[in-house]
Amino acid sequence: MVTIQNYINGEYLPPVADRWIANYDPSMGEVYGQIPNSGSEDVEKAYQAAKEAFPSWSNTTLEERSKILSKIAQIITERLPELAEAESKDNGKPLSLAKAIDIPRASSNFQFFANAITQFASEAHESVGLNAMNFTLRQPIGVVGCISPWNLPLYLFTWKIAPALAAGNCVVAKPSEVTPVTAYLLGEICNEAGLPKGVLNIVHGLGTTTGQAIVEHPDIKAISFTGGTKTGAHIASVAAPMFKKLSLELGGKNPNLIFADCNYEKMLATTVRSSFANQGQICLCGSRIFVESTIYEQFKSDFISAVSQLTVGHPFDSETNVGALVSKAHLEKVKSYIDNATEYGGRILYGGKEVLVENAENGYYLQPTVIEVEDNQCKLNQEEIFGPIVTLMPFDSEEEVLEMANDVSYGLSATIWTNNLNRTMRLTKQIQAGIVWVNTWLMRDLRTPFGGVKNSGVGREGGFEALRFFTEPKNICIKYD
Ligand code: TXE
Repeated sequence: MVTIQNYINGEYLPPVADRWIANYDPSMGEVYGQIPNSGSEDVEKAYQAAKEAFPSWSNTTLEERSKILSKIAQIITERLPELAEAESKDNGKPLSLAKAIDIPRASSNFQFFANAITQFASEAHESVGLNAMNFTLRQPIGVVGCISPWNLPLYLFTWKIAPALAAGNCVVAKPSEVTPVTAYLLGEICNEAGLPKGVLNIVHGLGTTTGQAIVEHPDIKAISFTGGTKTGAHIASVAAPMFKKLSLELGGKNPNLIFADCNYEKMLATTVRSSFANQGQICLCGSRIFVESTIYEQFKSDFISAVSQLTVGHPFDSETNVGALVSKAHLEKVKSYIDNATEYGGRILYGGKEVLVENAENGYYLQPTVIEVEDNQCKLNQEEIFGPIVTLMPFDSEEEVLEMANDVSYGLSATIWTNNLNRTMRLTKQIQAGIVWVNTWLMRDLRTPFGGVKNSGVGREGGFEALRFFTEPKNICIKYD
């Protein structure tokens, strides 16, 4: 049994009220640890530690801050095998994926913001003819809250924490209760890297108890959240009357537009990945696939043949392409779309069944599933499923597919496959999404703004956008004679 504790003021502590929740290994479907279900008293302790650390941390030189964040990045890289194994066991994702993507990216998040803070600058505005000079001071907010989900646990946790710390804030953070282990290990890493006590505090527990306590805390003045749209709306309703700064990165129902003139081989291989990477549990997955009708039948058959070659298996097995879904509850949610596929307007072309993995018969495994739909307004094309399910639908014209791509409540990302430059320009401009990939998917440059429009959230993470979010701009106007 792995017992996880809160990380407060540089120390590991049990929850004050001694309340615990079970932690599951989704690959085996069994409990393998326990985590605190922290209450507002634990969040208060974390807040007090952060508050105490703030005056000193916010005055640490940029060089020193940058050095400590780089050191954290370096230790994450040194401990990659152990962290990747922990992530894979906790989440159900293939170990190969955790090694290649999740953990390297967690390290890059710290390294990127260690560098970015040394380049972050503010503006000056000379009021010419009035003998006045304005400059903008960008000051850290104070104590901020970071709440992250289970799909890319350490990757998204550090994506918030790193810029918050780089900008000089102290942090009270909560990882998802479903995948707490790598966040737990991060405490040790921060101590080893010399991060001063109280600068980062990690509290564990349910969203409705621990998360809610962070959002409700009157002195935690900014909340950066990634998770479900419903949760985001709830957080906004709690935080708004307190005038907290909010960054919300929520769900997606991303369109993948495939035109006949694209590089077919590249598109096919990437589309398999953009559909099923991480068991389809990435907010950026292209879950609605629209294919130009002239190549629709060809695509359908090639895609299904490629998908049928994916191996569903234990996350630690090197042959595995698709691991376990994150939890029993999530498996049930995803399965309900399959069970009701016909009623929801679809026809299953491939998959749709649970998979029994040898020696892991209780794990939460599901076949990658391809469903054909006829109407973009059907439930399968309108609701975020967040699992290994994609829908296919043909289209005849650019106008028609653009309308369908935008006819959804979400607006996180979109992918377009075409070699026509004019079409690329027209579509990228008109598509309602925060991120548009053309002839690629999930290619990330950490300097770029990251986030969505419509029900996919508010605000942007990444690069200087994140540093702007985690600072308050102050205008200083100096009049001289
Ligand atoms: O996420 P939650 P859930 C989508 C996906 C999924 C659905 C629900 O469709 O099926 O959301 O997933 C914390 N106050 N995404 O329920 O609950 C919670 O503890 C403060 C998309 O697992 O939104 C966790 O740390 N915090 C998404 C975090 O919020 C609260 C990734 C996210 O959990 C809270 C994950 C509250 N009242 C799911 N309630 C993406 N955009 O990548 C919960 N939390």
